[in-house]
Amino acid sequence: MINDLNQLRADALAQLAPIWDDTALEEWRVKYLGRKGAISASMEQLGALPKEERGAVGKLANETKGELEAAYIAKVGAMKQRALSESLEAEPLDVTLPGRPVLRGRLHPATANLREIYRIWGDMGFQIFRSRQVESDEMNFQLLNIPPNHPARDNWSTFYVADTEQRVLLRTHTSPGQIRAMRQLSQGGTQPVRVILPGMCYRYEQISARYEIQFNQVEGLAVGRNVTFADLKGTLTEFARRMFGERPVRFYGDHFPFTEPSAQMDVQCIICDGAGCAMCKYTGFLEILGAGMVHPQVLRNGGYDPAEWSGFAFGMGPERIAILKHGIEDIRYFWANDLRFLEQF
Ligand code: FA5
Repeated sequence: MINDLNQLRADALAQLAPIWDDTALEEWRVKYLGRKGAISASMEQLGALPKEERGAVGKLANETKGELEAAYIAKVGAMKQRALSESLEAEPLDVTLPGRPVLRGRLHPATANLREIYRIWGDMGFQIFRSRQVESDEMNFQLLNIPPNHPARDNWSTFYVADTEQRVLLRTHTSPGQIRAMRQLSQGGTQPVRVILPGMCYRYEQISARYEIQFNQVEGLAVGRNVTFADLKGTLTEFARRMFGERPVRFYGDHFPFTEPSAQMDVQCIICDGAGCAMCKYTGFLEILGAGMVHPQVLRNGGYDPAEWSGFAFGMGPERIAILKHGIEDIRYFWANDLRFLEQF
């Protein structure tokens, strides 16, 4: 019996060696390791042996089984390896080549810039209020002290969408959002408001390096019991410091029908540090926003009593700010979808 087992092992290993295909391997496994295979048959014969031999034969049978199983597993591994090598040789594949770079999207520079502005105002306690892009003439102009035929309308060349009684238009600035924010958030003129109103505006402009027909604005509005011009100056100066770093700012008088008094804020030119260059038209300063104390009539239109409440508002053009920050020569790059421009950010 011991000889039989040794013979069985030698035969099995000899037959396994030249096998390289799955069918033959499976036949081999069934023949030797299967439930009705040679090893099982040997085990079944153990019972018929004299007691003294049973131990030694049983041990050998187990060892043989273990050896054949190990040989089977090794063969499966070797066959997989051979199949891989053959396929690598058949198809010319250089596994040492570096992988193809995956193109990853990124934020559009205008979006990234807007988010930076949101973050700064958020840190300073201003919430974002989303207002609509299609507005009525009443909101965009009349409630902001710009009645029909008022000369100030020339500053906001307008795209009208529908010439109905309401005169529906694409908002020319984010300022109509002031009225909506006050009406929606003030709870009947009893609560303070501190919001920014970002979004697209549209003007019927001659497109140039500084003027687009479509551009973002970020409006700001703070209404409270004792809001003063000093608050306006302090808040906007702090915004400029966080946005542009330590550089001088200056305020001077401007005019908007919906603020009184009105001002413009400039920051020292980022390109020439105030020495004078083409970007700042040799003035050393760049205009970044218009602002002012909310006109009493506008407060009233928003539902507040101007005898008790006051507020400041401002409006900035984030694309203009990005132009200043990154030294971009032309605003048209923002919406031209030219990857050579976009990939620089
Ligand atoms: C206004 O639109 C006022 N509503 C701003 C304001 C708000 C004043 C609240 C007072 C209180 P202005 O027309 O200057 O103002 O526009 C504000 C900013 O929008 C400009 O400084 C500029 O950065 C940007 N802007 C205006 N027109 C264009 C345009 N055609 N292309 C790109 N940016 C523009």
